[in-house]
Amino acid sequence: MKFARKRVAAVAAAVVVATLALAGCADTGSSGGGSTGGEGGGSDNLAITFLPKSLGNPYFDTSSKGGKAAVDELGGTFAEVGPAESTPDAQVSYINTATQQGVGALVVSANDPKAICDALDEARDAGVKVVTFDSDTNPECRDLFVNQATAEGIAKAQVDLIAEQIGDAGEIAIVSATANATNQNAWIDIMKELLASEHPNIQLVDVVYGDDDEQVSFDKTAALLQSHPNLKGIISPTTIGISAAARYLSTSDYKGKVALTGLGTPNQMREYVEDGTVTAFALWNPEDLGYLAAYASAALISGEITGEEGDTFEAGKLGEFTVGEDATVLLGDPFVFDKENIGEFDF
Ligand code: RAM
Repeated sequence: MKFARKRVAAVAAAVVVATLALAGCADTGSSGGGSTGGEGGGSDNLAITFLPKSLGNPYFDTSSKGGKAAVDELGGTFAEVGPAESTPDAQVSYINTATQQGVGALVVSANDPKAICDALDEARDAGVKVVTFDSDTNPECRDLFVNQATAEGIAKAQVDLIAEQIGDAGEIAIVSATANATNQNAWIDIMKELLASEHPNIQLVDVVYGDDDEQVSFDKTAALLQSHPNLKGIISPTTIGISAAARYLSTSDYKGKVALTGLGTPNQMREYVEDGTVTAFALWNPEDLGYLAAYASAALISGEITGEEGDTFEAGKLGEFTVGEDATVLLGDPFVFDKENIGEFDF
């Protein structure tokens, strides 16, 4: 395994700290925004609204927990809003509402790199700081992108895992999220390059889209296995996709024969690691990602940073971060979960 025990301990400790910090915080602030002060552009307007790709995804529940913990520490007002389905059109109305409310910052995981840009431009014109996290827009549409790990690192972790699990040879396919998701598409492009350059005996035969919907992902996995009888492995770079694919595999004849890896949350994947459907998968800590995005938003609101390369800010328990190229802040490295370590995590 490529990820050191030290990192396991660090992540486990962070999870424990975050869990303790969250104890007693029953209000998730997810009631839809409420009153936010109407002061877009004010340097002390700490009304920070999170807009994930969609609601009801445990990954975003966890990133919002981290965001709320940070906003509470900062003495601001946290809100989480979002659509039921991961579509750009559905995100636009929430962006417009946040603009009308005059929030200090909007923290968005984008369902499309371009489609929400007009709405985000209007928000920024009204003085709202726009931070993308998890899934970026085009750089000109936001003030800052808080990235979970480099796209190269995320792609390589998944390619290494599938190569190891199928003996570096045979047909594989990808069960992705939505077709326009900036993050998954960036990772898939790099995975294709890595497969071509470093794994000549692996053939990527199909990429299908489960739309970050459990049932669609489940059905697409079933169809994929029907149409590719020689499939040896599946990569699903989405927490919804991988858990749905695992649910399908776990009760099928393919269990233990077709490998499955990708990006998943330990809580959603635990039963499939324990029953032998999945041996290893990767992710980062979504709680830390939301926490960092909230601190970055506050630093933009106060004017401590503008998004210039080299700007630095403190992100509470996570320490100091520096803004890199293209107004991007990096959380850290992806992390691999397997039978040995999955018991140490609870998210
Ligand atoms: C899903 C979403 C999210 C992605 C994770 C890995 O929850 O698509 O954007 O980062 O999977």
